Amino acid sequence: MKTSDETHVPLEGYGEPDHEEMMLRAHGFRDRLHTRRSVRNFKPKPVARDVIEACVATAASAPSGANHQPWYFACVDTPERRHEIRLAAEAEEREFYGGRASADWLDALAPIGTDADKPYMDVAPVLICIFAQRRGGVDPGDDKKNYYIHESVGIATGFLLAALHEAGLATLVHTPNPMSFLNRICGRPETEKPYLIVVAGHPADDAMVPRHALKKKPLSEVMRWL
Ligand code: IYR
Repeated sequence: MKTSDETHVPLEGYGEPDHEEMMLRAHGFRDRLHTRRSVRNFKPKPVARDVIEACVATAASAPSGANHQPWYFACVDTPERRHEIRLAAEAEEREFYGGRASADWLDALAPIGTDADKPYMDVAPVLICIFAQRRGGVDPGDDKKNYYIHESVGIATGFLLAALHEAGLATLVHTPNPMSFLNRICGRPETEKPYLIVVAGHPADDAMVPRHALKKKPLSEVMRWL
C-alpha cells in the first residue's frame, strides 16, 4: 500500500468500474449533458447563493497550468449591478451588430436570432463573470506568471456549465467584445482579462431555443480512431 510523502499522496476516487458500469455512467452523463441548451428566456426567480457556490467550487476544481488556478468568478446577483452589466454589454453589442461584425459572422448568427438587446441579463438572477488571471499562483498573494490561461479557464468554464446544468439551472455563455467594462463593474484588477459571462437561472416556462442548436455533428465527423 502506497503512503504519502513530501510531494505526493495516494490517488483516491477511482473505483475501476467494469465495462457495463462504465457504459452506464458514460451514457448517463452524455444523456444529461445532451439536454443542455443555451437559453435566452429566463424566469426572474432567485437562485440560492449556496447552489451557485457549489457549482463554482466544481469549476474551481478543474485542472490548470501548474495548478495556478488562474480564474476568478465574480457572481453578480444584485439587480442594479446586473442592469449595469446589461447596459454596458448592449452598448458593445450595438457596435457589433451595427457594423463591427462581418457579414459572414452575422450570417452565421442568423439562425440563432440574436441581436443587440439582452433583456435576459436583467431577468436571469445570476451573472457569473469569469476572469482569467495573467499572474497569480497557488497561494493567496502569489504574483507568479500563470500558464495556459485560456485552456485552464476554458476547462473550468466547461465544468461550471456542466455543474449548473446538473443542478437544474439554465445557462447562456455571453461574450460581449470588448468587455473590459467588467473589470470596472466587478472591481477586478487590470491584470485580469474578462473571459466570458455565464448567465444562469431557471428557464422561463415558455422558453424557446433555436432549432439550429439541436443539430450536433455525428461522432463520425468529430472523431476517428488511429
Ligand atoms: N456576442 C453577440 C454575438 C454572438 C456571437 C456568437 I459566435 C454567438 O454564438 C452568439 C452571439 C451576442 O451575444 O449577441
